[in-house]
Amino acid sequence: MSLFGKYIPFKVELEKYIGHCQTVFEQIGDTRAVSLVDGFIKDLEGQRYNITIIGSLKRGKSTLLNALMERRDDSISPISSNVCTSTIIKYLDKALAVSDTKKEHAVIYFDAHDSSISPPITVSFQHLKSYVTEEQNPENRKRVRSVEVFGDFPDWSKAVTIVDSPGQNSVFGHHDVLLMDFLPYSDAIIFLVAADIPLDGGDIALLKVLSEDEKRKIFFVLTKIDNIENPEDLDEVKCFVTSKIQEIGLTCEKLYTVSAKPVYEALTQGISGNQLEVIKAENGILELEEELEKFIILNSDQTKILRSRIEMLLSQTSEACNKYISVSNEILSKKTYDLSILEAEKMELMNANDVLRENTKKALKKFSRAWDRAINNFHRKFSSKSNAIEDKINEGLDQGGLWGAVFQSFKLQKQVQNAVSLELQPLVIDLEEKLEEVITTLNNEFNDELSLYIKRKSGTDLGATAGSAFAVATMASTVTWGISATNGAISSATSAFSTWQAAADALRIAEAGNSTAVVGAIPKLWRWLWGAGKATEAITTVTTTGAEVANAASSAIVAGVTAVVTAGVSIAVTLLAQKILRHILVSVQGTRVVGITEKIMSDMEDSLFKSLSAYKESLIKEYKQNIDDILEDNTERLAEIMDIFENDDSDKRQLVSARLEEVKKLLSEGIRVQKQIPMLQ
Ligand SMILES: Nc1nc2c(ncn2[C@@H]2O[C@H](COP(=O)(O)OP(=O)(O)OP(=O)(O)O)[C@@H](O)[C@H]2O)c(=O)[nH]1
Ligand SMILES: [Mg+2]
Repeated sequence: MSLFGKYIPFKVELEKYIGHCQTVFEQIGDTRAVSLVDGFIKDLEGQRYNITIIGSLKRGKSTLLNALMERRDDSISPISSNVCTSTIIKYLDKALAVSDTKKEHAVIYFDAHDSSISPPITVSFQHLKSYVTEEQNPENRKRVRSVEVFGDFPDWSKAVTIVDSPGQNSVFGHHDVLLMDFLPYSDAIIFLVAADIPLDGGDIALLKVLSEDEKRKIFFVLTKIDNIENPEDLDEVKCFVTSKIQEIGLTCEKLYTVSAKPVYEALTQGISGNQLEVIKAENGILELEEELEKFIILNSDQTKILRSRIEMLLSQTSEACNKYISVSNEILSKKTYDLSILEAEKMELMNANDVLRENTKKALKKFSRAWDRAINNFHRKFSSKSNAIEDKINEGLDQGGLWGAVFQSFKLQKQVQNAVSLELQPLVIDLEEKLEEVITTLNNEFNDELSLYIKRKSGTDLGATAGSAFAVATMASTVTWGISATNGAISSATSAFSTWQAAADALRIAEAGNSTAVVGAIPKLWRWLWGAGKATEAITTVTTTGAEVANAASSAIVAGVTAVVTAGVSIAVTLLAQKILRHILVSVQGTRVVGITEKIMSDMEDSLFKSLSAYKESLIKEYKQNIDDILEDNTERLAEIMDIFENDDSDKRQLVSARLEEVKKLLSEGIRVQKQIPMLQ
């Protein structure tokens, strides 16, 4: 594993997570979270660890750097047996370069010269040596302050800047100044001592100028140990170096021993992978890398900042995610509609009212005409019967004479009644049947026409069936009651009323058993229509309760018609007989009845027609009222559907649920990142 082999994968994952956060928050439009993430990205970009390699001249700093950076040549950090590196060189991943170029390059920064400012220049690796080596830039005549090298370096260079420094000695004083400016920014300092030149005065002088803080970050590394053949000699050197360090008051818990040259040489020969790892391990490089990573991660202030930033990001991310989840769930839990079904209903309803109005007009006109025809027909026949009635009465009178008849008034009364009944009864029955037929035709016509606009929920919709049957029964009962009462036919009215009561009871039971059906989308419309003409159909489709109600409703209509005719005609007929009789008895004008029946019948007819006409008007009014209700229901329902279309948010819902998935994924990613934080503790 290379340098920062544990931290780098964590950082890569963290960066991926942050990128995902940014996308998700932008999508869900959480601007607060977006700016939080943006800030974090900047922090993380600025979050870099620095490792600086220092030491006296020719201790092998550049060789170690090339080994750590796994370089195959020394173009970026020249190695030489002569005094070599002449300036501070930082190595960074080329992705971090400010300039647009994506190629490997180096940026040379200069010191101000003769109070003029020299801007930095960009050079290729090939020309780097002419700025960074003592050989080509003796005594730093080019006044290079520092160099930044951007290249294809190992992954860890994205998070760690490694710095090569010029060897320190009193001869090249300018080196010291450069280094001292840079050291405070280092998270770890590798102090290189060469095994063949144990700590000398120059090394000690360098150590002494370091600040206390810098001293705490030192890794003492003894290099070039391949030069020492005898292991005992190595121990001796180590002891010597350690004691020297302690002598000047520094602690040296561990003195790392490495040989950088064999590793670098292996690299120049193209060795890589496991073979390289073995060579690195044999030469102490691997241990140094691991320890450096551990030390830096644990001791750097930047780690503490990083940790607290990650924790803040995670907690705010989960807060933003949870907020979105709860808002989304609220949106998604709202009722949904099948828009294609609603669209069909909308189209039907848009037409329905016009057609309904037109058909109502036609049906009622037809009904009115048929009714009047039945009445006129009755009238014609009824008027023509007066002579026949009188003839029959006179026959009786001829036989017994008036006074005889008076003495046998009971007989006379019977005679008159028989005459009236015989002549009028067929007419009465006929009228009754005709009117019943007219009403049934109207019912059927309405039902057939209007069923087009009825949305039936199902064949077992008991509540709706019962409801409609009940409405019809109520109507028939009300009308019947009114007409019958006028004519004194209390019993007919009572029977219609009890029919109505039966329907009401049945409705209550049905409603209790199926209350949801009653509160259907347009129950009023269904109630009235379905029951009106479909009583028989209902019997076959609904269960016992529904069937009972439907039966009751049919009976109520028939009862209504019968009541009118029976009450209006039959009772009138009885009264007619009584009036004729009374006239005979009171007038005492002769023994024959002539011309009086016609007058009495005409009076009775007037009264009967008044009642029938009232009944007809009530029926028309009742139907119109029901149609108006339906029209109103249709309009309301249409408005409701339009409203649903207007507020349709199915696209939004789709988007919300897709984003919800992303947010949930982000939350689980966050949990994974969180689990890795202990690595930073
Ligand atoms: N045997 C051996 N030689 C080494 C090792 N490391 C470096 N050298 C040699 O030491 C000499 C100096 O190496 P550099 O890496 O240039 O040393 P430096 O500290 O960067 O030198 P300056 O930049 O001039 O301070 C070179 O001849 C290297 O080959 C090592 O581990 N073993
Ligand atoms: Mg060097």
